[in-house]
Formats: sequence, structure tokens, C-alpha cells
Amino acid sequence: MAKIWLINIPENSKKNRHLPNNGIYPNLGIHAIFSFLKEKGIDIEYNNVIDGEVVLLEEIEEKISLISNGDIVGFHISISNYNETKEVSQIIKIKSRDTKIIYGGPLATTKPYAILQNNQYVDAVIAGDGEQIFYNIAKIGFENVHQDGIIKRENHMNMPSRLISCINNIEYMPSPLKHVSTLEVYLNNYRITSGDTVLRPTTSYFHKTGCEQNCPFCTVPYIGRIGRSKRPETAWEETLMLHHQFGINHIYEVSDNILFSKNNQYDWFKRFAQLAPKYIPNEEVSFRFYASTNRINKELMHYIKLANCNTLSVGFESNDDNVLSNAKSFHTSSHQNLEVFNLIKAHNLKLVAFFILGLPFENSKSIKKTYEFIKKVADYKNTTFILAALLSPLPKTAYWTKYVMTNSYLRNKYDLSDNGNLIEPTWSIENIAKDFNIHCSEVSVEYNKIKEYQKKIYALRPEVFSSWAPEDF
Ligand code: B12
Ligand code: SF4
Repeated sequence: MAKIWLINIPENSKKNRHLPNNGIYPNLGIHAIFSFLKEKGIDIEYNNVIDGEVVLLEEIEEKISLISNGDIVGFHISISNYNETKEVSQIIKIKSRDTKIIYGGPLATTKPYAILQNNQYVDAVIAGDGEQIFYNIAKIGFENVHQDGIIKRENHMNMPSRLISCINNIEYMPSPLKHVSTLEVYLNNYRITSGDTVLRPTTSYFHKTGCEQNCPFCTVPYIGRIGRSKRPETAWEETLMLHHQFGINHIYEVSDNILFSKNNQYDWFKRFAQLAPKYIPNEEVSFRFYASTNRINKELMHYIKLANCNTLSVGFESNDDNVLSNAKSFHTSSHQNLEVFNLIKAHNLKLVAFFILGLPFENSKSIKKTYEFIKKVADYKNTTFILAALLSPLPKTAYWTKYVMTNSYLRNKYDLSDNGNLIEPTWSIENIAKDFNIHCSEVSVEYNKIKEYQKKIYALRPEVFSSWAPEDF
């Protein structure tokens, strides 16, 4: 009988050190789909979910040898594992031609046609939320599913009326980990990497998807532009499920901009925080939330503490006002950065800080300002992680449209849309970053100079960066 597989191929660990088989957080994309299929009574075993977070690329060959002709294989693809996934798809297709190969995930959502055109081993691409469509395929068969959000090879010139599938009400979607019996392998990795003697089992989770903001470097607004969230009560019930089922007592909440609500208030989050004493009277579960700098103020800090959040992930991006005013869809500034940082320190929160070097309007002065600010951040003892990434515009972001598509060299190299050239994708983050830096006249710091700063930044607190430091450091 045809079996269903859900696979997240690990990226080649030689290229990027941060993803060997030591993942702590399950890939939520394939888990969300697995959980939905189980909930709806589809016959799929957890053994058929292969998560590259905990499997090495070298081990994949053995696993995929179990795939038989006629099986349905769903791959999660992002910009970082596309090329590796293509290689594995080829192996499967050569071995068993009638296996249906379907891609979903962030890159599938932003480049479905390009993928079909450039990758003969994929039968269909699902753009957007994959649960319902993948369920329909499992239930009534690949051939019988024709709906918004799925673009099939054989009829990919016929546009679905809406390209992206978007589930408006996520309230009734099962928790992605609901049908998983153990997280042991992830928790073990946490034990090893954290080196903590006091174990705080941790996992990732989400209660909101999409974002109301529209930052030009971010792909999140492309799908589910308006954030969709579960009720705060449901979020707490699912949190407690993780606590009871797996002993989880720390959650990395990956929801986009969770502290934000449409009306510029933070109603959802306020309600969530107010419910905390009811659901976790003894503060059994702590959280890490994403927060944008324009939201954080004294009042919000009160709710952040009430919700038992002990870590904030903050996208500072730059510490130059001009760069910031172009890179964010909301007003923020170097002054705001400092206020936020001081509030975090005053509340003794752990800090995960994100920066992007080489944004439009970056120059030698602006990068220096950012570096000086990062020095302060690195000096704070509760800073647990700093990422100083290089800007690499992602497909479907405003920067992609503005800078990649308007430059003939970049467009020819990276535009793989129906009318674009059929060139093999060169979607390595590093390649795009380098090309962007050379070809964008609005950045006046050279690639090598930015790399030098990146090195200096990593040298500030090597223990905080070790697992993410690029190979050549
Ligand atoms: C958490 C997170 C991380 C965590 C991952 C932890 C983990 N093990 O999962 C960490 C911090 C490690 C991380 C790292 C990186 N990340 Co990240 N990350 C996210 C974040 C915030 C949430 C992802 C998530 O779990 N979402 C919840 C799940 C349920 O959503 P989902 O995966 O999209 O799944 C849905 C659909 O896509 C679809 N789907 C997904 N898989 C499949 C499979 C099939 C078969 C089907 C049919 C459908 C389907 O259905 C799902 C349910 O509706 C997103 C932003 C976002 N909102 O998506 C960025 C995001 C995914 N990351 C991104 C990037 C660029 C990176 C990095 C490359 C950053 C860097 N420069 O190093 C690295 C790469 C890591 C790696 N090797 O993959 C980009 C990807 C862009 C792209 N086009 O590929 C995103 C979208 C953010 C952005 N900048 O726009 N990331
Ligand atoms: S960077 Fe954050 S705030 Fe900006 S659009 Fe993306 S998810 Fe929203």
C-alpha cells in the first residue's frame, strides 16, 4: 500500500555548522502536517517523518531506501536545504518513478513555478499552509486534488485562482507535536549542547502565524499578512499538554511578532499573560518570545514578566537611524534600541539579539555604529546569542523586488519565474549576500569589510556564537 512520508532534508553540514544532527527543535512544518493527518485518521507512522534536525545527510540514503514506488513524499524546503532536497529527490525518482514528490515550506511558498521549472524531480509544489491540501492528497489521491495552493507539474501553466493556501482560522489546527510520542532525541541534544546540569527540557511551538508588519527583508508577510492566532486559552492548554506529555518547561515560541495586535495594542498577549497565574501557578513553564523594538516599553515588560517569559529575541537589525528607517516597516531608532536594551537589563531577561549587516544605506559609519552597539549587547551577561547576518534578499520580499529584480545581472541569475531564465538555482544565502553587496549601489561598504566586521563581532563572545559561526571563521 502507498505510504506517506514527510521529510526535512538536513543541509550539508560541511557548509553550515549549525545544522548537523544535533537539533533541539523539531521542524514544525512537517510536524504540523503529520499531526493534522493523524488527527484526521490518515494512516501514517511517526517513523515516516524524517527530520533533518536530528538526522545526518549521510543517514538519509538508508532511510529513503525504504520508500517504495507509488509512495507520496512531502519535503519541507527552505532556502537553506533546497539543493540538498533536490539531490535526494533525484535519487528517489530514479529508483521509483511513480513516487509522487511534493515540496512545501517557506521556499516552496515564494518560488513555486521556478522550482517546477528547474527541478524535474518534483511533481507538485504546495504554496502556503500545507495541512489541508496534503491531507486531501493522502485521502483522495494526488491525481484528484485540484485546488488553490497546489501547483502541479502537468498543469502548472494553469494558475490556481489563488496561488497560496491560507487557513484563516487556525484555532482548530492540532498542536504540531500532539501525535508525537517522544521528543527524546531532541531533548537529548538539548542536554548535550546546553551543558546544563539543571535540565529545563525545551521545545519550540507556535500560536500565531503571519505578521501585520511588512519589513522589506522578511518573507513572513507574504503569507498570512494579517496574523492569525489561536485563542490565548488554547495556547495555554497546548502549552500544558507539552509540559505534561514531554516534561517541557521552556518553550521557544516561534510565532511572528506575537506581542503585536492589529490595533497597535497588544490585546492578545495581554490576555495570554493575565491567564498565566491560572495555568502555571508555580511558573512551571517559561518562554522565549520574538519582539520588535517598537513594541517594548515599561507596560509591556510587566506582561512579559507575568507570562513568565525569561528570554526575548529582538531584531535590532542596525544601530543607524537612516538604515533603520529603510529596513523596518515601523518607526524605530538607535534611541529606541538603547531603551529596549536597558529595559531588558533592568528586568534581568536573557537576550537573543539579531542584527543584519549590509542593509541598504549601510556605509562605513553606520556599520561602526552597529558594531559599537553590539559591543554593549555582548557585554551584558544575560545575552545568550547574537546573530550578525549579512543581508541576502529572499524571494518575494520587498528588497528582492526592489534590488534583485531591477538589476539585470541579479535578475538573470536568480529570477527563475516563468518568464525568467532557466538557470540552475544558486540559492545559497552566502551567494545572494555577496552578489547583492557587489551590485547594490545603495550599500557602500564592501563585502570583505562587512565580513571583517562579522568576524570582529563573533570574536566578542565566541562561546555565544560558536555553533553559528560561518565555516571560514
Ligand atoms: C523558528 C525559525 C528558525 C529556527 C528553526 C528551528 C527549527 N528546528 O525549526 C532557527 C532559529 C534555527 C532558524 C534558522 C534559520 N532560518 Co528560520 N525561521 C524560523 C521561523 C521564525 C519559524 C518557523 C516555524 O517553525 N514556523 C511554523 C511552521 C509550522 O511553519 P512552516 O514551516 O512555514 O510550515 C507551514 C508551511 O510552510 C507548510 N509546509 C512546511 N513544510 C511543509 C512540507 C510539506 C510537504 C507541505 C505540503 C507543506 C509544508 O505547511 C506548514 C503548516 O501550515 C520562520 C519564520 C516563519 N514565520 O516561518 C523563519 C524562517 C523559516 N527562517 C528563515 C531563514 C532564512 C533561516 C536561516 C537561513 C537564517 C540564517 N541566515 O542562518 C536559518 C536556517 C536554518 C536551517 N538550516 O533551516 C526564513 C526562510 C526563508 C526562505 N524563503 O526559505 C524564514 C521564513 C524567516 C524569514 N527571514 O523570512 N529559523
Ligand atoms: S521582521 Fe518581524 S515584524 Fe518585520 S515583518 Fe517580519 S515577522 Fe513581522
